[in-house]
Order: sequence, then C-alpha cells, then structure tokens
Amino acid sequence: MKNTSNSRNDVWWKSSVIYQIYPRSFQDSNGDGIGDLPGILQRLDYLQSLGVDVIWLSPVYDSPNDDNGYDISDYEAIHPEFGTMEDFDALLRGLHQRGMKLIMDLVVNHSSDEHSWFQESRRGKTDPKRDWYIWRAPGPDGEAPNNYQSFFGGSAWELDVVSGEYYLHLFTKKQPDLNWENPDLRQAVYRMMRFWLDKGVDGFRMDVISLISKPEGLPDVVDPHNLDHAYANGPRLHDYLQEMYQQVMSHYDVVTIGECPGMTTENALLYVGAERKELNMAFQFELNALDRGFTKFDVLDWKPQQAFDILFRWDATLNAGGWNNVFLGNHDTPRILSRYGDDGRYCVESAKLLAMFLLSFRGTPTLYQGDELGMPNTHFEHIDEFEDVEVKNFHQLHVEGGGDSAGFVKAANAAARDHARTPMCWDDTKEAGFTQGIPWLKVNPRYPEVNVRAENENPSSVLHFYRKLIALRKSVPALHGPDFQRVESGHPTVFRYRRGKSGDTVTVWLNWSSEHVSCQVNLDGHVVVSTYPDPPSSGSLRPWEGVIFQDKKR
Ligand code: TEU
Ligand code: CA
Repeated sequence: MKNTSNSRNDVWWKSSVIYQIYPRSFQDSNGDGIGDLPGILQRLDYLQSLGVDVIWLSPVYDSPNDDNGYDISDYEAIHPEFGTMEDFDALLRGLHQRGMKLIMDLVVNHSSDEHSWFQESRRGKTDPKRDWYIWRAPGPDGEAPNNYQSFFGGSAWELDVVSGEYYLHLFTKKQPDLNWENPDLRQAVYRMMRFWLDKGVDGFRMDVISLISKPEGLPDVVDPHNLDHAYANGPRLHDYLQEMYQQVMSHYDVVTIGECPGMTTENALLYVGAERKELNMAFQFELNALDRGFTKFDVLDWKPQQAFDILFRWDATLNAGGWNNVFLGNHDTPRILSRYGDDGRYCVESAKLLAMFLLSFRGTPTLYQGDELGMPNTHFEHIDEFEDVEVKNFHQLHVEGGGDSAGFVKAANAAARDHARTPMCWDDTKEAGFTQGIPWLKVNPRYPEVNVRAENENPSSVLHFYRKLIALRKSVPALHGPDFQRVESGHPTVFRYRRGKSGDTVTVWLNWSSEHVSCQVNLDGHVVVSTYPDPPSSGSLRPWEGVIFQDKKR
C-alpha cells in the first residue's frame, strides 16, 4: 500500500480511506435484479476514480439470505447469486492491480441455521458439534431459559422440538449464535479466516464481534432498553480476540475493524489499544443511538452539540493509545443525508458538509456507497415495499400487539435499513443503470438527478466534492495525521477543530444546520476547500457552510 513517505502515521490503514460496498445493491451484471461480483468488477474504474484505498465488501458467502447474507451457510463459498470463486479472485486481483485493498465481512457471532455445523449440532445432545452452538434446557414450565430478546424482536431462544432444548439466537432464529467457549469451534473459525487471508484479502470487518463472549451464566437482562450493553463485553471476549490475533492476524499485514455495539468510551481501549494486540479499529454506535428511543423505530430529536460532544469524547478516548474510525452510516442505517443533513433545500450543501466532516476528522474514514452522490432516503408507501427482515419482524410484532400498520410504516420510513440498501444510482436510464431487469429493492426516486453520470458532468456536484476531499486528505498530511485539537466555535451548531502540528495547521469550520448563524470566523489564512463556491465572511456562516482554512504560518 502506498503509505506515502510524508505521512507521519506508522501503518497504512491510518492514512487510508475505506469504502463499503453492499454487493446486492451495487451493480447487477446479468439482469436478475441482484448486484453481483462481475458487476463490481465492471466498476473498478469508478472506485479508482474516487481515490479510496480499501473496499469493505459486505458478505458474499453462501447464505439462505434471511438477513441478506449476514446468515452464512458456507464460509468458504461464494453465493451463486453473487457469482463464483473465480469472480471473487478476479475482483481481488483487479483491486490489487489498481493499488486498492479488499477487506471481507467476518460474521462469526452466529452462522445460518442451514450451515452444516448447525445441521450437525441439532442432530442431538451427543453430537460432537452440539457444543458449537448455545443450547439450554427449558425452564420448569417449558419456557425459554431466560428473558433474552432478539435484536430483531421476540425471544432470542428457539425451541428445537426433536431434542427438547432451546438454542440462542441474538438475531433471527435462522442465525443461531456460535459457542465461542468451544475450542474446536474457535479453531474452525481461525482456519476459515486463514483461507481468505491466504488468498490475499487485506483484513476483516468483524460483525458484532463485541457479542461473541456471552455473559456468565446467562442471567436475565435487567434493562431491556439496552440490549447492546446487556450482551456485549462478555468475560472471555478479550481472551478470544487476543487468541485470534496471535493465531491468525499477527501472521499477515492486514487490518481489522470490529463492529462493536455495546462498546463504551470506558472499555474501548481494551479492544483497540495498540499494546493489547486485539483489533486495529472499531465501529462505535453511540452517535447512532443518539436519535433512537426504546426501539430503533422510535426516532428522537437530536442537537448538533450532542453529536459533537460524542465525537470529541470518542476521539479523545481513542487518542490515548488507539485509532479512531469515522463513519456516519452503513447498510444498517438510514441515509446520512436524510438523517444528519438536510435532504430538501440544502441537499447539496449539507451532503458536502457531511463529506467534509468524514474526511477531515481524526481517524480512518469509512464511506458508504451512494453517500458520495448525496443519495437521500426513499419513501416506502407500504410494508410490502420493504425487504429487510428487521422491519418485517417489528411490523409483525407491532400489528400483533394491536398497533396499526400505517403508523409503523411512518416510523419505519425514518429508521429503516432498506434506505441504505436501495440500488446504487449510476445514470438516469431505467432502474438508474443498476440492472436491466427488476431490482430486488426499488430504486431511489431522486435518481434522475442524483446519479454518477450526471454528477460526473457537473463540476460542483457532491461526487466531485468527495473526490476533491479524498485527494486533499492524502496530499495534506495535517488531514490524515495524528494531530488534532478541539477548538470552541462560539456557536452551538458550529463544529470547529484544528488539524496538524503547530506552524502547519488547517482549521475546519462546519455549520451543521440549515440556518445562517453569527459566528466569529477567523479568515486569517487561505480557503483550501468550502461547501460554497464563493468565499466565507467573517461574522457569519451560511446554512451548511463548511470551510477548511490553511492557517497562516506563524
Ligand atoms: O449489525 C449489528 C447490529 O444490528 C448492530 O450493529 C446495531 O446496529 C447496533 O446494535 C445498534 O444498537 C450487524 C450487521 O451489520 C447487520 O447487517 C446484521 O443484520 C447483524 O449484524 C447480524 O449479523
Ligand atoms: Ca445479478
């Protein structure tokens, strides 16, 4: 990896920009309406034109697709919908030839119930693989072993009638949790990881890795409002992560990013402290939780100041021996433009401001496909228009509990994961150039303007802005290096920080609102990049005005 000599970061992944591809929605190559590996291969020039360094591929393994591939039935096979192992090898080669890296999604908190491991495990209490999953006897009245709820609604236990025991599934009942206590299971996982690493993949994003060690004795959950905290950070978690590092990761020059719901600023350095030798980076969900209530379909108001405080606190925490990862959205969230920006009047300005934050804050940015175009949320009219198992399950529970479907659909329109999963918009032809057939999820209605071809032709588009900032982040060491300082902005919607070392710094101003605000902007320096075409003024910032100044050298 081109780890430029002027970089003061010691490892390549600190100065990289990561781009997440959700393969099902990126590019269909054969007209079946489902994105696939040959489709991604056709778009390598596009990826290269963005300037990103690392592609994170959401799961492409064999799967019955109960949770769109996060339920894996064969960890070493490619799902036929996505192509073949030859297609995968060609993609890996193509990315490497262009100087980009590839990281895979590692989903080992659970497998599919259709994985041969589970098929064997459920054969009976004496099967050698019985202990690879988490089986428990029913309570005295046949009830579930404890009160655990699934993240996708309902009990986290499913009764297996043949053996009369329950198995644990923190996600859907087709996603039984693996038992990490079992050393043979752990070795099987490590062997599978080596299979991919030996092919040359450059690391893993580890799905809900904070959940792999279960609480001792599986006591009832006390606070059902906070399942993340109830299930995460189990007693042997860090033993497992250290073992995994020693036995697998330490033998390769690769990167690991843990997806860590339930991780807090108190325990984050246990995951990513450099001397701990566990993970390189982690995704934290505190910002993601800010606008969510009891369930993720209760959407709450939030204030920019609260978001800044969370971001600064995480930055400060990780600076003490770790490294941050900066993201706003992924395939599990609504579109960042609709959630954190303004997808109406200021859609372009606010999409640019979010880009400026992602690419100027300290840490490795992880961008999600389509956000570089400023794609907004879609509107789903009816429950049948959604595809995601999470929305469908919660809808069913809501209706069974006497709630009305229309009310739920309204809430789901603010929170659903399907927003991020609508097809990538390539051009203004039918189905946005994503497929020649019928897309598995409807295309975003704004595709006639928000698409790659149109934005390529418009020099002031969101897409060009992303390219410019990605290039800038590479060429200006202050922007990717380790130096960062929070600076008071004097206004609650204005985020301000300084990057770089004394004498050679840039200052970032971000007005995170649709209002004109008065604010003493220090114009003493030159404007490197701005979300507006014309220069800023000293006493105020315009709606979603973001400016990076090269500070005057002193
Ligand atoms: O997501 C895990 C997940 O649901 C949490 O990160 C959640 O967003 C967080 O706890 C907020 O409270 C991963 C995958 O990204 C997702 O697509 C899968 O459905 C899930 O795991 C199960 O594999
Ligand atoms: Ca296809």
